[in-house]
Amino acid sequence: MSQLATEVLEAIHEVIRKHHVTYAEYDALKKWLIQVGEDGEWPLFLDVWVEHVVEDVNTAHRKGNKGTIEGPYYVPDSPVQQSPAKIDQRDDEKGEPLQFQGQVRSVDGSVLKDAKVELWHADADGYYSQYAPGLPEWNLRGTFEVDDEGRYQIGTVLPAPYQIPTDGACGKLIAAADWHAWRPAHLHVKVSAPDHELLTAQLYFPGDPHNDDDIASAVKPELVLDPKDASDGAGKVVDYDFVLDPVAG
Ligand code: MBD
Ligand code: FE
Repeated sequence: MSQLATEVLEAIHEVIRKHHVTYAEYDALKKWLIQVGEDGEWPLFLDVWVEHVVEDVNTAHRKGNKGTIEGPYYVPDSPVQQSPAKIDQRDDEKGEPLQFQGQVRSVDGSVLKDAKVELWHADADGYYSQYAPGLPEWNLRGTFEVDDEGRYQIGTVLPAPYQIPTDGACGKLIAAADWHAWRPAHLHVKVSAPDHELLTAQLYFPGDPHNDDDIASAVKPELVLDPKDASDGAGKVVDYDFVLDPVAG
């Protein structure tokens, strides 16, 4: 703890020296840090600007699929369904239908028939259930058990590109720094299976203008999907397989 805390503080001291930070700037920083807490934006701040490096460091050893950050809007214990299934959604859920499907395997190619795919994502207006008012509790959230061949098939809708909240302290930083607040449209997943490392990932859509400049630095080329038009003409279908690493030892 002493070493980590010392080195974080030294990194801050270094920036102050290098840029001759004034008392006015120091006072503004203090005020802003307090504001992050008052706005309840510490999870948002950390997951947008810090988590991607933690993810990188902790998954570098993996031979299976690349993952990416969890982000601030995961809720555990979403309703469980057996695949194939339709994710919880409103009767009049907006957005183009998306059939999201694939197989879960181990690094050695064996099928993981006890795997689970947790899926959560924003709706067509960019809102997450439980983090925006007026949405049913588990809207566009679910846990899906794969079939005997390790396959999952989930009916959902395409998420919208997402702008992180701009009305709080994080928005103030973005405006002051002249950054933008956008994340590309994405699906969040956690894929688990007995004796395998949990895979946390996000999947993106080709052509999204923010795939190359995600505010959360969480896009990797391996995470961009290849959706096709559904054969029945309604919406898109996308195949994406997950390969999990067995736990060491
Ligand atoms: C999100 O939906 C998200 O996934 C991240 C990482 C940050 C803010 C909002
Ligand atoms: Fe998200």
